Amino acid sequence: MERTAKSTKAARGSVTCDNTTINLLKANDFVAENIRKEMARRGILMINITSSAGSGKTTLLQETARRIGHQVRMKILVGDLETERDAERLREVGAEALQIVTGGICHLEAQMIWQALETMDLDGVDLLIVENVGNLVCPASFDLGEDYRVTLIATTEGDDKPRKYPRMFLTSELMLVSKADLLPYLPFKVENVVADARSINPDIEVIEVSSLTGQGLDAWCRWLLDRVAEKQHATRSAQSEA
Ligand SMILES: Nc1nc2c(ncn2[C@@H]2O[C@H](COP(=O)(O)OP(=O)(O)O)[C@@H](O)[C@H]2O)c(=O)[nH]1
Ligand SMILES: [Mg+2]
Repeated sequence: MERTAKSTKAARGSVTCDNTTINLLKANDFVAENIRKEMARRGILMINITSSAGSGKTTLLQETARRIGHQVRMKILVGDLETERDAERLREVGAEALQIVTGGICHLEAQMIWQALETMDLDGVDLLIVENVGNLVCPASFDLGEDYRVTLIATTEGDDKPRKYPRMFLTSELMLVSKADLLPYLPFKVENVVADARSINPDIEVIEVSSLTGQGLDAWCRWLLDRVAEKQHATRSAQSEA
């Protein structure tokens, strides 16, 4: 996992665009690194959830909050071009959620996260989840300072997406195949998606999930809780060495 985390983070930083883009990403990475340091100091696990629009991110986070909201103190930042709708949906199930309205920007940037964090009380928080803007392209290039990037691919969007949008899968540690309940009705081959994703990123982990039936949600929540524990352990070890 350590090797995967390092290699995917390295991939997040490498871009070959014009100078303006490179400079913008350098500024983003500077802020992202500060967020990473702050989260390491506080022992907060930070997850960046990405996918196309409508793949089931908010529904998954509602189910996640229902299942583990009493075990870990979790906060959610949710990015959308317009409206507070997703944050409201998350608050309806008791989650502490803050909306970032990007006003037309197709991804979240580290500076937006930093500004949101400045308004939040992070004392006692174990887990910070960021629901990125629905888009498999732009969010791939912006490191937010997260520990792990998790990408959903829904059975309804076709099994060719890893090959079409390789950067997102290259920079993710976990791929969730969502809406697995619809597999019997769709020409979607999980084995094709897994093979394509692993041809891009051999270390990517995969869990099939359905927020409707609950399939895979125990495995997803266990994945999260294990990493929360690892993060807290790492922070305690660093503090005792200091
Ligand atoms: N069949 C099925 N539908 C789902 C599932 N998860 C979400 N949906 C539906 O997919 C649509 C988009 O979900 P949403 O969570 O808003 O996606 P987001 O845009 O990625 O946050 C909604 O109509 C959900 O009810 C699932 O596991 N199975
Ligand atoms: Mg959403």
